[in-house]
Amino acid sequence: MRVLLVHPSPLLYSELYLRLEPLGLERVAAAVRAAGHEVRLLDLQVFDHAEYLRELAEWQPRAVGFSLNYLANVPEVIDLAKATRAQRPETFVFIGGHSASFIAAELLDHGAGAIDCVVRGEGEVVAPRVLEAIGAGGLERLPGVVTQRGAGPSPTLLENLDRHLPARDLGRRRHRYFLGVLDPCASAELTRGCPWDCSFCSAWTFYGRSYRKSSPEAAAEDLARIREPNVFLVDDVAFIHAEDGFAIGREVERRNIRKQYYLETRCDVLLKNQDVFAYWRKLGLFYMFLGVEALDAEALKRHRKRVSSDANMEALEVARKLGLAVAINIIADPDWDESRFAAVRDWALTVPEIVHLTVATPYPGTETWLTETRELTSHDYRLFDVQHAVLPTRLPLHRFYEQLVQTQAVLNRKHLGWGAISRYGGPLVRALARGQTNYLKMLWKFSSVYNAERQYGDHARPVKYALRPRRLVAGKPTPAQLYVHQPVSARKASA
Ligand code: B12
Ligand code: SF4
Repeated sequence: MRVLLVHPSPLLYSELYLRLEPLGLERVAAAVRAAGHEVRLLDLQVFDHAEYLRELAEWQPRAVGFSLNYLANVPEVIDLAKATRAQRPETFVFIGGHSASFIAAELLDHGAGAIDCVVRGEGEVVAPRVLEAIGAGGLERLPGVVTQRGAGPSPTLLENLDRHLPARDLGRRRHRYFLGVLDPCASAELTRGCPWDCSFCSAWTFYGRSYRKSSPEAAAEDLARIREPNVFLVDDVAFIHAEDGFAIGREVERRNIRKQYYLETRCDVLLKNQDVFAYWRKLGLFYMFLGVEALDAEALKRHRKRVSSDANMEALEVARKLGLAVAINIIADPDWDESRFAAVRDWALTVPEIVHLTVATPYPGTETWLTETRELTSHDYRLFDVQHAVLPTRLPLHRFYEQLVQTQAVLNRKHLGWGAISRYGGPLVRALARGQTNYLKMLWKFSSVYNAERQYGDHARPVKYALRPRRLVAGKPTPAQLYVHQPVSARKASA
């Protein structure tokens, strides 16, 4: 059967720093293709809606699957599902992905009959079974599947990450994917899941706190298939176990795979496993993102980061010694006043790292969604992108955005505009020599993307689809309230 898999448009953040291939959807595509279907993939980060509707009319897929990792994309995906139903009523429409997994029932409600099912959890195992059930029945009994007629049992984890390597060959306009100066840039996954439990994050609740790894051979084979010279390793926390990082690295070295890498990890993991990061530095590790999140002990505790401020600073020192470009994230609380923003600005100007600010946001799937007692000021999905404030701000809202943008602007001076040219002149010239202009185009775009007027104005847009109001829990949330993949089965798969 013909199956079209679609990734929605980029969000605010991606307009500036990066645009990356839809790796999860490529894995689902590989599984669906292995089951004998004809598959196409359309990424609306690099195609537009008119092109989608044209593909629908001309190729006439029997099924369309949307990927919904980001809550802010919900209205777009609902409208696309409705447009699909209107244009081709006989086409089966399904939605999967990270955010969709936490709000399956409300998506079906918004869809008002345009969505046949929502698939919770990992897609590789169940997507082919969903397609098999079209016309044959039994959809509502499949693991992870939610329909208007009922829902199946909890989703099952993929037992072996080596299966279904991403179908990158289905991607079109791949030259549009980049990550800052790593232009063009592909993505790859070496491990999946995270054993920690930070209160603001939904990576652990999605995977039931499990952690799985690819074999060194499969990981290296996947990297070897990548044509781009740069690779974003999407693992939630890279190199948690040094021996796994070494094993994959040795295979990469044996096969003489030369790439530049970007990865994300925790400060305590970097401190504990310095050797493996140093080894990967030799293999091409260029750029690292460290989740620092807060500068003070109280906020680190609130985020349940399980790492001290001193350890964070020590990790920055280690990363500097390794000669890596480092970006870090700090979570701005809507309760911040001018002095808190000023303190972050002052600190950030004293360190060489690129400092990003995101806004504390309770998401469905995070523990804070169930426990944060401050009332939400908006239920507009589009504002849940960690760049808008959806909790009450201490400063007047406009003033809050002015402070946020002013702080981001100061921090960005280091790596956008002329600051970037002096820092990354070499890689920029190499990207231009390959005909890649994504990075160059973003260098002077900051004020059109991060703009207090624009962010403030976003709150006044009419709301077509609103998040279902949450129900707070008293005390500790139960596993059933938190997880998509339930921890027991997840632990078995990890083992
Ligand atoms: C890589 C990544 C990115 C990449 C995105 C690459 C891309 N084009 O998708 C970048 C760096 C660009 C990014 C940016 C942001 N991200 Co991000 N990101 C991740 C991360 C770490 C891994 C995602 C990934 O590739 N996983 C590996 C693949 C294989 O898994 P997957 O995509 O989930 O796909 C599987 C399933 O979801 C499912 N599936 C997916 N699609 C479909 C479709 C169908 C039809 C089916 C059946 C199944 C299915 O099957 C797949 C295979 O098992 C996740 C954390 C996480 N662990 O999920 C956060 C995460 C998704 N990001 C998050 C956030 C907040 C953001 C930003 C908003 C952050 C910001 N600072 O502004 C931006 C917005 C980006 C945008 N859309 O424009 C949040 C999402 C919160 C939410 N509920 O909306 C997450 C969960 C992190 C967190 N700490 O909570 N991100
Ligand atoms: S923030 Fe990082 S370490 Fe914490 S739970 Fe999420 S992925 Fe794991």
